[in-house]
Amino acid sequence: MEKLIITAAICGAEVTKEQNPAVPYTVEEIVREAKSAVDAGAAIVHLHVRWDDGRPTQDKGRFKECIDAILKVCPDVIIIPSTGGAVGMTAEERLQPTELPIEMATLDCGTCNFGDEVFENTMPMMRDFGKRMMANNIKPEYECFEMGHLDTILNMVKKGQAPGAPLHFNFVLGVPGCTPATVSNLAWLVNAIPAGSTWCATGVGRHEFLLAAPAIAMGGNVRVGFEDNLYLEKGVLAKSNGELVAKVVRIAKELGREVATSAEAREILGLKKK
Ligand code: KMH
Ligand code: ZN
Repeated sequence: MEKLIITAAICGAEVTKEQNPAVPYTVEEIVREAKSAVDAGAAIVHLHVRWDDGRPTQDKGRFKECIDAILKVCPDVIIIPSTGGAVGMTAEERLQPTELPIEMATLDCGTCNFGDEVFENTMPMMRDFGKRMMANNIKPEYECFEMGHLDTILNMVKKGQAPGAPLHFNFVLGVPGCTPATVSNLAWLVNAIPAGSTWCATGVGRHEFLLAAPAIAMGGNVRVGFEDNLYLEKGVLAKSNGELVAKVVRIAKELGREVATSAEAREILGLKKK
């Protein structure tokens, strides 16, 4: 089995300090959380950014400031900026980080419920996102929240509307209103991806570690972090993203799976060496 790539989704767009005081808003807090995750074993940071008061933003300047500051203390880490942003943002707003010199970015693969809201990703929007990433040589992390999202993106790739092989998927399961975080749903998705693809599993809320363990055993990769879950265990808030990553490292160790460095992750994902 390949080494395990751990992604830390350190911030997200929806969680707040009221829910967990360690949720980062400022550049300094974002750097602190990225470093805690990398020190614990994360090879990738999935990045959303906020204004100092906590409002989510896709502002290009704010992304640049955060990326530069993270790379100062974690020079090797792979950063995957979000193009999902927050529910209700326009496509143009969401695409701003793709104007920066980045290796990867998320590409969300379809419209879905998102709790009480709707996370809009229409076909024309996704074609624009695919076109931008092809033009700017950015490898997408294809985010699938629903089973049908996989079929949608595979068709787009087939038509040359989004970057092709080697493909990398993130199966985000357990968002309220979307595909539930079950092992059988994960297995169905993994069995449907083209040979040579890589994949990551993200279990939302209390499913975070329940999905991480089977993903590790299946040879996939894992995402954890405040974006998806704020608790280390039932009733115990995580003090940092590093604590969540460290728990995955412990599970992996018990299962005999080694953890990849960022350089090893670059090789596994087919990215250029840094
Ligand atoms: N904040 C969610 C509505 C992504 O990063 O690409 C979307 C999201 C996906 O987080
Ligand atoms: Zn995200």
